[in-house]
Amino acid sequence: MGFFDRNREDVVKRGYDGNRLPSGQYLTERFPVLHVGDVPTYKPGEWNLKVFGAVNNEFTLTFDELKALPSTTLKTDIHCVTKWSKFDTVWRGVKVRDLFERAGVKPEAAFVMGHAEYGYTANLPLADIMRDESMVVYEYEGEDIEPIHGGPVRLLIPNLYFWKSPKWLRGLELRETDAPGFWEQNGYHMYGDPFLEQRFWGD
Ligand SMILES: Nc1nc2c(c(=O)[nH]1)N[C@H]1C(S)=C(S)[C@@H](COP(=O)(O)O)O[C@H]1N2
Ligand SMILES: [Mo]
Repeated sequence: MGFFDRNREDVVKRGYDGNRLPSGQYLTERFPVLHVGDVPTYKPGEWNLKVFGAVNNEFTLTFDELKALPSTTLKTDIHCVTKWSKFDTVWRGVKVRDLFERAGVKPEAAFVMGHAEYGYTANLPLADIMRDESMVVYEYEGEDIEPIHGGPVRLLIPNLYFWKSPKWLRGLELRETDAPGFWEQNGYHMYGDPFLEQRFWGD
């Protein structure tokens, strides 16, 4: 039996539904830190988030404005393309769909580019970011998100590999056409469904 089969068996032994672990993944209790470049630091009031592109009303939110919006808590599994998965992570934030309703998405918009500090980007179909569990999050396990994990605010798109969830999120750009983001330009899959093992171009 290979490493990943053993791992799935271990998941079942620990009382989880084995189907929650996508093939080629192993379960970790730790929370690995993964990013390119430096961790940004923000002075109070410095961080903001811009919703722009193919919308009727572009707007920019401060951290306080974001936190004043109706929020939801989500418990979800996350899957990194480097093969670790983590179950039952708990996040609090605002549904992206609510932000987009306020912006008034133009009918021709079909894709979103998530923009993070220092130019990291991730492209997403609009349909995925409109899902119930797609959120702009500012709390992890009941605390402010640590800077190393993307605090003050990151995107969370749990149905796709975790590279599609930019840390230090600064912009959501509505687009008519798709374009590769940072990792997608480097060979990662344009969509990235962990349950279909869409890791790289051609998967
Ligand atoms: N801004 C930014 N966001 C990013 C990344 C990055 O390099 N820069 N890496 C992505 C990848 S590949 C993963 S697996 C997750 C890791 O998040 P974590 O460090 O909180 O585990 O962040 C994603 N978001
Ligand atoms: Mo990743």
